[in-house]
Amino acid sequence: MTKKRMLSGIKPTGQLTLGNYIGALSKFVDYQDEYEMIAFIANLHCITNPQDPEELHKNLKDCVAMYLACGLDPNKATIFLQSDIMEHAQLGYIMCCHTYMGELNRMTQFKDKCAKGEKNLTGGLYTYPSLMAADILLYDPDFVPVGEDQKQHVELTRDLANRFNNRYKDLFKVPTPLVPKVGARIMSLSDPTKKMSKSEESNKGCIYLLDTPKQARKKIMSAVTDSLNQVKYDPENQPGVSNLMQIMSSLTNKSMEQIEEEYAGKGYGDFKRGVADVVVERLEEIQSKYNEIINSNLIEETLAEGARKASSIAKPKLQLVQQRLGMEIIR
Ligand code: ATP
Ligand code: LTN
Repeated sequence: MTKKRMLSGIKPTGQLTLGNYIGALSKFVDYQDEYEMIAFIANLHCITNPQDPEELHKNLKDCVAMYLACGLDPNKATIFLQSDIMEHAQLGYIMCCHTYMGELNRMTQFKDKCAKGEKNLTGGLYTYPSLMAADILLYDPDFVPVGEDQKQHVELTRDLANRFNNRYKDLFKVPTPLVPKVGARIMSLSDPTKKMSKSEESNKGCIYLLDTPKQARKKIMSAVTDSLNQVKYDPENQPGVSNLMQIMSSLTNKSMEQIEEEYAGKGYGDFKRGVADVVVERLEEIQSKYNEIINSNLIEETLAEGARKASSIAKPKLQLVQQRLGMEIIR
């Protein structure tokens, strides 16, 4: 039986975080045996905001190394750099021509940036959901594993797939977003009402996968909690504690009830130490693999092979789309 296909990408505009790991990357690893996994580095999406070229280059390499260090196996998964496959930009343009401005205006990520009064937002940022739809539809995946913040973009992708299927006869598989039940939105440790984000100004609330054990432990021990002094899963009234519980549960597979039982009658100090132990253990595992990989040829080898495999799917797909749209003369 052929395996179902799964596809996702990460936009490494900074160092990857524990949120990226729990919400997305660790899922890619879990799924790579059961599904045909395609995981790419979304570097076209990175440049929707101004980037320092040297820093961007480092982040891209780091991201591939992190994919591998977290357990993605290049012999099982297809791992590639988005801009190595020209078809993304070409289909992205075609998608853009089929996306209504009203749809783009409704995307919360863009609306939030406008509401914050951010200046000099680019056309690339505005049309980014159309490019993301192309990233996905080019490969006809069955599922797209993402964190909560990306669900709306996958919903738009579904709408676009249906629009094309109606206008040009069946062209695309309509993909389903896969958002984890626990850990789809890890919150900042310093402000549990905000998403843990690599682009956060102060990095006190964000654990980076390359933080030293000491840094990570310090951030967890000073995480904002509450004065109720009970380890209870109640995101509404105890967002800080519930966020730490989500982190622990995602990394250990323990249920919220098990964690509540384990820490019944104990203080937040004990609980935070428990969370820190689990996080540090995972970071150390990842970092020891990362250190082996970062200076090896594995990154280039993985991307070259990944681009070859991705291209063999993307090329004929784009050709089919252009034919159906009546755009081609010579094949
Ligand atoms: P930023 O953190 O700068 O806002 P972004 O996270 O949303 O960037 P990516 O790094 O490309 O962008 O996200 C990669 C994947 O990680 C996406 O599937 C996203 O939903 C998921 N993700 C990002 N932050 C979190 C978080 N705090 N909790 C859970 N999943 C997350
Ligand atoms: N928009 C995503 C990154 C991304 C993606 C994709 C995820 C770009 N293309 C296709 C899944 C499928 C983000 O910012 N996290």
